[in-house]
Amino acid sequence: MLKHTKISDPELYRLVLEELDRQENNIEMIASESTESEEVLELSGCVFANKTTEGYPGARFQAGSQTADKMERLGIQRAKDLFEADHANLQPYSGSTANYGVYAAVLKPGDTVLAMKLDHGGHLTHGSPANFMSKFFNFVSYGLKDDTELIDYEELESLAHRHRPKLVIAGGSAYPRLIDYERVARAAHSVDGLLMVDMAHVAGLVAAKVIPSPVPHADFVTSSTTKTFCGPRGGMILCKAPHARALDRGVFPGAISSIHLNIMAAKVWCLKNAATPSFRTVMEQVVKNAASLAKELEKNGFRAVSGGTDNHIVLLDLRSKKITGKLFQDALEYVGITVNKNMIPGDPEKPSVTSGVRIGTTSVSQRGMKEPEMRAIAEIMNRVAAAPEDKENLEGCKTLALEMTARFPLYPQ
Ligand code: DSN
Repeated sequence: MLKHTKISDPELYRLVLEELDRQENNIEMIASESTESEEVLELSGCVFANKTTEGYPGARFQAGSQTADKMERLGIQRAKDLFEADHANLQPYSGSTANYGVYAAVLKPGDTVLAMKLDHGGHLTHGSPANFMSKFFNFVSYGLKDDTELIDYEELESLAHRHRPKLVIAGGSAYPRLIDYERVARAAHSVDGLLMVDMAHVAGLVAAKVIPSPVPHADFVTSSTTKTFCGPRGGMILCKAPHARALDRGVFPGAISSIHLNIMAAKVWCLKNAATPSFRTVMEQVVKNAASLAKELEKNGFRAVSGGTDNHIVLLDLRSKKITGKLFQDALEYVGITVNKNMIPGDPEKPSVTSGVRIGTTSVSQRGMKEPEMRAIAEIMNRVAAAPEDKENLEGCKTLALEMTARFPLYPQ
């Protein structure tokens, strides 16, 4: 690995090894993470990185783009086949950039957008005041029902009728349940709005047909290509045929300039890989593991927001354990389990503290962990929550976590 860097920059080389060691010896449970295959790592560093190209296949702004054209066309076809979409754009640099591409395609400054609140599971780019998009568009937000902690579809419908948004957004980064895309599409279309589904977190589950697809219902579907899709750090967008031209113009020149062709190559590989039975098996296990983890945590006195999960995310409300998200995250990090503190609906704590943590099961499932390991992880988490500042307790938990990672190597070859 990195045989040239090892010689020319040993200091940096050691940092990469240190990070590999951290990943290998920790139970990685950040819900937006996955482990990139060796092919994805290879392709992310391939010679396509040398090539500058802008525009679309057959209509480039730079010479020498013929091979890039072939590669992009191959990827677009694979994306269309995999997701049964009319059109695909693989140029966005990330899920956020994919969202900006759609905004550039269909919105004018001042237009109204209806999206889910960030602290109810939405995303920063869906109208958070902290994100610069909020300066240009009039974001109105819907949330979850207090009792069920599921999307409040009645509120969404009534806000759609009152505000007549140009764009309705479904999907987010901390919603552990399925979304009724058909119902949200009806609400958007009933007021002549468009539906954009941000499936960044669940794209791998959708590709493997483990959960329902938003593609039949949404005008646009945006995604990152990491997270459950298990690909490189990039983005992609699918859309219905009538929006194809506007979308492509929204992405380039609307939101980005030259393409990261090396990352696109890695996406193209993933679009083939995601159609394989082995990918589907992993995605099935991701969902089984999340359900099992939620159940085991609840047996240990934790409370899962919404009472469980249908995807790869378990969002824990830690108030029953009388600890904050920050304290739990830090204590788990010490023992070798990596999660992130996360706001829960109606969270009384600040975003830097929070009352919850978000846990994801993609990486552990890729490593081969199954239900018995989820039970063991839940038990370690319970021990940590019981005494998060007791070093002796944490050392004991660390030994258990290390024993587990040793049995499931990150890169077996
Ligand atoms: N949106 C952030 C997350 O879900 O963790 C980063 O992708």
